[in-house]
Amino acid sequence: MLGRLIRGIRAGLSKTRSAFTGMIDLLRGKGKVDQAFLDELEKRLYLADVGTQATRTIVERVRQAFRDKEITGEVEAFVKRQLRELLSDASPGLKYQPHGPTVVMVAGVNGSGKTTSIAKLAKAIQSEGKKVAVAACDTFRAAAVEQLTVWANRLGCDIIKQGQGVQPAAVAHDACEAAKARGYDVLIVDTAGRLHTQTHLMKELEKIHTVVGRQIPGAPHEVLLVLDATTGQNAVAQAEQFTKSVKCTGIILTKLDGTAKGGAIFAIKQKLGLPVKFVGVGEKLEDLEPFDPDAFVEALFEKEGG
Ligand SMILES: Nc1nc2c(ncn2[C@@H]2O[C@H](COP(=O)(O)OP(=O)(O)OP(=O)(O)O)[C@@H](O)[C@H]2O)c(=O)[nH]1
Ligand SMILES: [Mg+2]
Repeated sequence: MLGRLIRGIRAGLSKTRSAFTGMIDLLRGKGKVDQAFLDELEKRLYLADVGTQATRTIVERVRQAFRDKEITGEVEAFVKRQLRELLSDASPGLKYQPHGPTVVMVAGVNGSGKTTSIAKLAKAIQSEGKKVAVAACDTFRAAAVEQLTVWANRLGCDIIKQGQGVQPAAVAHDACEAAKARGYDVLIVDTAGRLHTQTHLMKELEKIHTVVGRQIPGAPHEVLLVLDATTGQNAVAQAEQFTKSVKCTGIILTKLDGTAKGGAIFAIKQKLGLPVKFVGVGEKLEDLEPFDPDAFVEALFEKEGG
């Protein structure tokens, strides 16, 4: 299981891994865990975008455990364990409702990868033998509805849509009705990433949230925030904005394949306490993985070709 996941994210993480290379060299080098080593470790973690807070925590723990000891494999194992623990309560995958449709709302700034991730997620859900439909609640742009329609056709799943400019909450309402009537197991709701103002965007999300909850008790059961990993620490700031408006249940971190900033996953987890549920590692339908902290950290510490 672990092996398969490591292979799966290995390619997607190659850029982030290169940001960790300096740290691995340091940990696999010779010498003592002295102040110079700790300073260098701090710098390396910071450069790998692990984030200030997470970096400080790890360096402090290494100091306490290994001060003045020789650098051995134990130090590396310890650092890895610290990194894993920072991510440990990650709850991968979706929590399905035992009865009735599970509603998954997807939010995030424009271009973060919402619509693509929805298509990937729908495919993964289908492959579990579940009946899935998508709701085109990004009515801000006509192209957004078209894009989701293309994916739905490719996947052979239902799509609930209306024209451009229709109230997103109205589409969400219809989608919930359809979900109940047609017995979908999962309904995934696409939302706009760009409206006239940030306030408008957040209000729109709140409206969709409310309407969905009125139609189906407890819905939306998952609110997934899509963050673009290439934006690094900026993704953390975005998440803080969104979580003020809608209660998010988890994160989809996209474009891990295109960035050396995948280390930001540690900062996101520490700052927001939100689990990273899925990671996007490419543009194809199969390029979405349930997030596995053990496999992720293992993959970071693998040397190229090793
Ligand atoms: N390399 C890579 N590209 C991705 C990934 N996820 C999405 N993309 C690309 O990012 C671009 C934007 O993706 P969309 O899914 O349209 O983003 P969105 O959040 O729906 O955008 P808006 O609807 O404009 O708010 C597309 O070119 C996708 O192919 C990923 O995991 N890796
Ligand atoms: Mg979109």
